[in-house]
Amino acid sequence: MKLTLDSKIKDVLNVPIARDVVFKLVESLPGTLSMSIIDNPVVRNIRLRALPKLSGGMASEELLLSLIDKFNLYAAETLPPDNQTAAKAWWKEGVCYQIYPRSFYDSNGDGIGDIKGVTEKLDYLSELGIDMIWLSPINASPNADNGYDISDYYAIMDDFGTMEDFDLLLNEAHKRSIKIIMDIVVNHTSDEHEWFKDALKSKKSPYRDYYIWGEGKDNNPPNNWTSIFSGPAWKRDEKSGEWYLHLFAEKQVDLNWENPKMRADIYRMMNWWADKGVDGFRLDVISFIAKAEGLPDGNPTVGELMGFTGVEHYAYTAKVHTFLKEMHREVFAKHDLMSVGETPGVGLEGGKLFIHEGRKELSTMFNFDHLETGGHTRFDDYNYDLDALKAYHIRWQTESGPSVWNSLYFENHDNIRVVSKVIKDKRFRLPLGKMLAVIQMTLRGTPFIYQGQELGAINNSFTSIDEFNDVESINLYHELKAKGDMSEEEILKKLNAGTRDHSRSPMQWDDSETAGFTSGTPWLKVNPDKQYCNVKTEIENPDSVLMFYKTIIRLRKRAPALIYGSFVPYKPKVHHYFAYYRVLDGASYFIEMNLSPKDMLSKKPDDAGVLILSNYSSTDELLKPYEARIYQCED
Ligand code: TEU
Ligand code: CA
Repeated sequence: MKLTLDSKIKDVLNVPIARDVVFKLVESLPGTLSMSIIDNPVVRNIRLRALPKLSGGMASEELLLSLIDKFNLYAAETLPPDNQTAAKAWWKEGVCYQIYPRSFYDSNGDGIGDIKGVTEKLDYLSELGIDMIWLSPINASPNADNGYDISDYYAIMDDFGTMEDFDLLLNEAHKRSIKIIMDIVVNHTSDEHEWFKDALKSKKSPYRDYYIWGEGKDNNPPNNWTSIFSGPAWKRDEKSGEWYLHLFAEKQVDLNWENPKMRADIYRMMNWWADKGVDGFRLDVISFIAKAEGLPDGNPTVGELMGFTGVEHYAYTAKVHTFLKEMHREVFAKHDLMSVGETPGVGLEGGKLFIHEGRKELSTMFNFDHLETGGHTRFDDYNYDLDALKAYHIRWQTESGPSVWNSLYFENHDNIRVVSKVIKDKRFRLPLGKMLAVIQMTLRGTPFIYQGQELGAINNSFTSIDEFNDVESINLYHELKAKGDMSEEEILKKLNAGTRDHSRSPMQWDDSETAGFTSGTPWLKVNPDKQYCNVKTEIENPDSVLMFYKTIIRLRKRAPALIYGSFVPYKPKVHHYFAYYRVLDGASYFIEMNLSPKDMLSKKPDDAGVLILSNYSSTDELLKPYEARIYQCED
């Protein structure tokens, strides 16, 4: 059914992607609005036409029409029937470990982590028990965004070494049965990529159309879209007078996915890496590659709510699925590859369109819905609400169905340390770090651990703007300075709340001055916390977060029920309490957790079985702060 202003709210909620958008809006609005209110029969029968008035102008008719248009485009995107049970796959059974090569281990003393450094630490990773490594980009790059701005897809970044180094890493990893997942950035290239350099030469360049150009109006960019890294999303090319689109930094130029030649070049490159033997791809911002036809202005209200103007015109386009189906045919189907798409803004229903097995697009995805709790963005200084995380997981675990396989992650190179995100009081770090491991290793989905997470790492602290490296933080600093309504101190506080430099701080191998990361001067400030939190100290301590990770990874790998088993929530309504069963072929596990820093009573049922793992040494009827227990029952 085609949506119009005469449609009712319930008609909108029937369109999967629309349901996600409503869900997101409800979550980001302050106050008591919730999905249960929206799903109430009275509200469900309200006609869209009535909304501008009811919302006091927030939802203007213009906004509604533009959203309706988008949702109608999705009409052709449907879900095939589910399989009976989840199909088995190596990438569902394994645990992945993300490496940010620049910060992992420096093998030659220049202060920058490198590929040889990764190879040298493979035994550590193998001991930890992981099965795959996702390597953040290693391609040639001028590092405007630390490798997420690629200037040559077929070459290795100078800082990181050579192609021989990479081949050796691949080989050595495979010898240890560790797979390598390459990070592929195809929403944009660097402005130093040969294609873009050629495109700049003239409007007639065969590569001109590899990028997205627009005519400005009176010195203004072609539309009002803003960059995710501050300022307008357009930059003027002085020579031709035209503007080019960059959703991220100025030096990250968006590729034109409408151009079949460009797409063919991208698939050729991906096949080249697959032929080399890489086992999968992590696809950077893959949900943004298709831009709405005509590049219309973004809605200012949506821009304000989401933080970026124009986002509805590239984060929710149906066309992306056409491109991904083609990529699947041209690349994934030809090899036994896993693909994990980074999909900011895509919720559960829209997510199914990306990863339902029957649709032949991606294997799995990084959904962002659980990254911040309601009404917050990453740069807010707040305590993350674990009850919201629980709600997110219950929803995904119970509603995704057998043919959809999500990823499980808390951290990556774009997010702060999860322990710090939940609570700053360091007394809780050990139990909390371990409890989070329990969540990650006992739910359905592929776990992705980010380097240092296995140590229970916490945030670094940056005391002056000179200590930051990340382009996002530095641009934000200048943007806030220019606005002029915050003091230097306030700005630094905000940056410290969300900067990506926390997770990019050097990996902590020992308690020496450079944390054993380099024999030279580290490119980014070492976290002083390395004194307590480092591989060497934690390996020697059986109670460390690291040793807990080792144990629980092993547990997951020998327990098919923890991987493929069904998920049955237990007492989901109890606040700060998260408990569930995982059940498969007569084997069952019961997991219960206290999500709060205060004691609470255990609610363990009689059939839970025997306790096999917990993050405290004594266990009675009281669950201590962030206590997590795993019980096993075999018949
Ligand atoms: O990130 C895309 C993205 O939208 C976010 O994770 C983003 O970094 C952040 O939320 C902005 O506020 C990917 C990469 O993971 C990131 O490192 C890159 O900077 C970005 O794409 C551009 O390639
Ligand atoms: Ca180095």
